[in-house]
Amino acid sequence: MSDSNSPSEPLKVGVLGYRFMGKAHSNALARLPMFFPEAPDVERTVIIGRDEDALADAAERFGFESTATDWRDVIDDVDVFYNLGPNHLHAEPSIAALEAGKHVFCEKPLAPTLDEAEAMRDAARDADGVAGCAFNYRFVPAIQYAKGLIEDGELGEIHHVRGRYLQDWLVDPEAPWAWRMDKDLAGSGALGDLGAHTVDLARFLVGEVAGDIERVSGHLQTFVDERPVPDTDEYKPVTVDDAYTAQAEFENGAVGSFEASRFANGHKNDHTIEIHGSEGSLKFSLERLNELEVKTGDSRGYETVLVTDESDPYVDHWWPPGHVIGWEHTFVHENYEFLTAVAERRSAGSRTQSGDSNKGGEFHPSFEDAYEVQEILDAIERSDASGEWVTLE
Ligand code: SOE
Repeated sequence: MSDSNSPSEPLKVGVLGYRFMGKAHSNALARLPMFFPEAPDVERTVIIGRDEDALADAAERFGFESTATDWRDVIDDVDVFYNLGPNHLHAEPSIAALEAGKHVFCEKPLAPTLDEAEAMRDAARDADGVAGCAFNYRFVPAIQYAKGLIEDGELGEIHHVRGRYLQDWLVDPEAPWAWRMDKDLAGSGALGDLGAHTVDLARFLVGEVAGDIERVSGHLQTFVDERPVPDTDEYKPVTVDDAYTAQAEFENGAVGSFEASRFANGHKNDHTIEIHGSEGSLKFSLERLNELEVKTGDSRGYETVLVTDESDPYVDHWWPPGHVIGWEHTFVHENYEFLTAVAERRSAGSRTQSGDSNKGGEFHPSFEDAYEVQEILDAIERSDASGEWVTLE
């Protein structure tokens, strides 16, 4: 049994999932001691999955001490549980881990359904552990710089928030079927996988000044209804959206327009956010993540700001100004913040009975934040089904 209350011991981490996200987070854990020496000590204790050979290979390459094929067998051996599995595996193991007093870091979207997301949020409210959702794009230095500009009033009153997340990996109708195309396993398609990032970033960037999203209108579309199952002659139905578009209204009257697609021919991982206010505007593109385009004051157009100065968020941990960072660094930053919150919570002892975390150890995006994103995704789906605008509670 791991001693999760001993601040001097390294944090024992168990990771469920060894594919794309397993690799991204394991890389982050390995980088932390070198680039963020003040981060808590971490032991990569166990990596969890179904395929024993693939697990053994992952454990060796990603630096884990052991493997397990059932999370239930090892949950007591760790202090922190990373849930990086497919969306349908988010709720049960995360809730069990929180109930066992563990800290939980879960990939996005929080869950396939709003009900499961609510159960996860409630478990987090009742738990002593930190519960974080891995919306990694919050941890791009240029995004945090943009948030600072908006909250300092440089853009004035916010009128427009525009977010697009474009990929093209399904444009070929014979592209293979995968769990991400199944409603029971994924919850939704482009909406949950990509739109969740956009909605989270929109709330993160303008939430303080424009308020919450109050109502939405959405449209979901599936272009190819069935796809070949790899290594068989079978086709399986696609039961999620390939693309969505949505309009949103913020509390202050700002207008949001969001879209994502897996059919945007020529776009690989193209996430852009544009914000226009009474005093200025800004544009961010993930494909140029070290830059922010900003128009403020009397300037007649946008200026490209290279967000790689030592004073920019996280940059002093890496390279001198102008020596750009990449997508994988966002995982290092979020792991640093999450594990620091865990270590603080551990030193402070558990939360007070009211759930008031006045003893430190807060991490955002929390399960609460991720639940609020999920409410908006759910409202977009309900709007598509009804053909009406949906008001958020
Ligand atoms: C696949 O569409 C995917 O890997 C998403 O699941 C990630 O969240 C996004 O960052 C990149 O695209």
